[in-house]
Amino acid sequence: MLTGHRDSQGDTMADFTLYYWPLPFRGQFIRAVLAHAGADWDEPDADAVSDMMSREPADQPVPFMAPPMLVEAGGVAIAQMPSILFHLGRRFDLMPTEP
Ligand SMILES: N[C@@H](CCC(=O)N[C@@H](CS)C(=O)NCC(=O)O)C(=O)O
Repeated sequence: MLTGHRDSQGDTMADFTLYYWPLPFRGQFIRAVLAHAGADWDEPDADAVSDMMSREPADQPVPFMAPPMLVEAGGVAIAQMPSILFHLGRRFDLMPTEP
């Protein structure tokens, strides 16, 4: 489990922020892995997801993003559901050691 990230105000932050619609589908696989790993995460509401998508690409954490997008506190921002799952698999040592 990860804990203890703080924002610039000194407030505790979740380990991850998941930008996805309040629906299952692609984001649900990511929620399942985060829950399995015992991570804590925030999910901004649909308006925040829309606002993020309507930013200029250069102002998005991942330019031309489409949900899901995962932002790790103090770390990387990743879009594309398979890439997010590979990242979490390595991050939480969930990947098989042999093919
Ligand atoms: N290839 C992307 C597809 C992302 C995608 O199509 N996201 C849908 C929701 S499941 C969406 O809301 N797209 C909004 C858009 O493309 O404007 C992935 O695997 O993450």
